[in-house]
Amino acid sequence: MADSNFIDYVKILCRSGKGGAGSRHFHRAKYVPKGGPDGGDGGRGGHIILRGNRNLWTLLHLRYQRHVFATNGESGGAGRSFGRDGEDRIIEVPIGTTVFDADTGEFLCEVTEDGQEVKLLRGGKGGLGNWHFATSTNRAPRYAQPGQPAIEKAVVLELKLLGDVGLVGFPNAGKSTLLSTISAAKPKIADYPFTTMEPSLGIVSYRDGKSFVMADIPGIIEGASEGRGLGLRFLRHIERNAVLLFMVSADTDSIKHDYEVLLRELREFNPELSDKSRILAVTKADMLDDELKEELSKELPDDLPTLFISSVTGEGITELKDLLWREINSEQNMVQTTITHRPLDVRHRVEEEDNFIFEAEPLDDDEESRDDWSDEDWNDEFWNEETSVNKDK
Ligand SMILES: Nc1nc2c(ncn2[C@@H]2O[C@H](COP(=O)(O)OP(=O)(O)OP(=O)(O)O)[C@@H](O)[C@H]2O)c(=O)[nH]1
Ligand SMILES: [Mg+2]
Repeated sequence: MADSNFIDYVKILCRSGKGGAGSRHFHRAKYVPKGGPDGGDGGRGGHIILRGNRNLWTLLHLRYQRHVFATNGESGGAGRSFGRDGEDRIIEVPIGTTVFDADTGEFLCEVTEDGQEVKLLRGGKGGLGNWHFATSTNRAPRYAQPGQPAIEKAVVLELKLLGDVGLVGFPNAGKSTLLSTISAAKPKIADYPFTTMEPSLGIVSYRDGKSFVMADIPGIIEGASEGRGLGLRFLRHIERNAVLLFMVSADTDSIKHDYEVLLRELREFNPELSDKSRILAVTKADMLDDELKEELSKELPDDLPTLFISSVTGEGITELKDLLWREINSEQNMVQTTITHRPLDVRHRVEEEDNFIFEAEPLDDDEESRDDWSDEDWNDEFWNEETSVNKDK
């Protein structure tokens, strides 16, 4: 997988910008004694925002961009001038990207639509300049607010492809062959296991110009949940599918047993996968005669629709498409296409303006108490070259 272009997992360190400090400047001009405080406000730090982009198919573009840092807000200046805001950083992601906290594993959000923006980290607010704090009793406040701090967060982005039908089967079951016969996708096909190393999507055209999307994923073997074969990591690409098409080759010892193993592995990965609508296709039916088919039919599992198909002769393919189309469009399945993302079921989907997933601590409002700070305290806390104080006052 190392040199593959199908990147569906990246970890990035994000940091929003610090808010700029408010200025503690005093107006000074010839013949203007006691010009008064005129320090401006600091600028806001840059936000970190995720944006869905339907032209992206993988997270490859983020593979070598492990840090995304927004810039800091600038400090306020003399004459009540505002500091410049920091620059926001927008991370473009493919549709179907889910975001987790890299440290806790908590699910944070998902991006499911083109152009959808999810605000991840809020940039620190800028501090207020000293002129805000002038009162009748303290006309020369020597303090201004500092900017809010930046927020740093490591996040994991995981891509979960969006499809209508997901193919589930052991290696060599004929999954890729089916996809290649009913869609324009050209997945690699061969008679050895694990030909398919990465998921691919194909658009299957149905009657009257209608179509649906089918996802071919690498084969699953018994023990995949413990990491055998390619493991189960690709199963997340069928988590959002409305229907799962189980594919078992006709030449297996027991179709029912194979089906049960597949189902068990799926449950191990995410129990909700077994709530999805399922169809079982017995593949390579061209190798069977009618007598054999009749015999096999008796042993098929009876808790789901089953049919015999052959990608070589086209047997059962039309019926399969009809069945899939019905299932995809059944109301019950439309509701079920949403699935809980492990490990948390809390959705922090952010849709309102200025609603960030991570926010800086609010500025403390104990400015009054700072009246008795010594100059040294102020210097320690806030002093920087862009703010200045008229020390004669
Ligand atoms: N006779 C017959 N052979 C088939 C049929 N479908 C697929 N095959 C053969 O089965 C073998 C495996 O097919 P693939 O489509 O690569 O199987 P897969 O399920 O994608 O396998 P992995 O990618 O390894 O998980 C190939 O040699 C195909 O030619 C079919 O309907 N009839
Ligand atoms: Mg394949």
